[in-house]
Amino acid sequence: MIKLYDHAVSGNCYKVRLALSQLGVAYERINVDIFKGEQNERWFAALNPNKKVPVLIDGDFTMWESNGILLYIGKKFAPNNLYSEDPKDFGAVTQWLFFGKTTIDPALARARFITRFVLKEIQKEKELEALREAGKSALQILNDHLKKHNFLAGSYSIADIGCYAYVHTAEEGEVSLSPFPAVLSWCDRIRSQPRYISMED
Ligand SMILES: N[C@@H](CCC(=O)N[C@@H](CS)C(=O)NCC(=O)O)C(=O)O
Repeated sequence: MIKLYDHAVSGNCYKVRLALSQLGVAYERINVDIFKGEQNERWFAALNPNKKVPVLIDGDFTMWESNGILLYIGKKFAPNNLYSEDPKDFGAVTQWLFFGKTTIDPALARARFITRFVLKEIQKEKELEALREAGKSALQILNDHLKKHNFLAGSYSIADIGCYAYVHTAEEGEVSLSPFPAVLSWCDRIRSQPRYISMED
């Protein structure tokens, strides 16, 4: 059975749990207490030298990097509605997964992390403001695309799952989603997909 080294409030882990749930794949969930520094212990660094969750183990195969894991499970459990081998579909999916990792997450995930988990007294207001502004620029790009398309890469796919993880938690970083109605409707469409689970499930 697949093993997922996981943390409940990590969006990077949640996206993998959401994809596994929607694909109907059973897996074992192993909590790594990242707030106590368990990711830095030698046993975990042997699984991921970058010392971060998620890590997925499938038999003798171990991998890390959440969006890479999405691509792996999409391909492994093909055919399915979340992943396509068609070159153009695949290109569009990877485009949005990379946009998520390079543009959405560094802004929105970071703003959420600092706002929720870093003591107010040591938060740097200027840094937070810059992250929130960068997050809004990313949301504007998503909103413009989603005005014309129901999902990021044609039909619902791992691209949506990858980007949704830190978009739907944007308000935890004090970035309002109200100015981005097409993003809000997209979030609703994702929540109505079969076998959807929330981050808290
Ligand atoms: N690029 C990595 C980022 C993973 C990541 O940042 N994981 C966080 C939780 S969301 C973590 O393990 N943080 C612990 C640490 O940095 O010490 C991915 O997408 O998997």
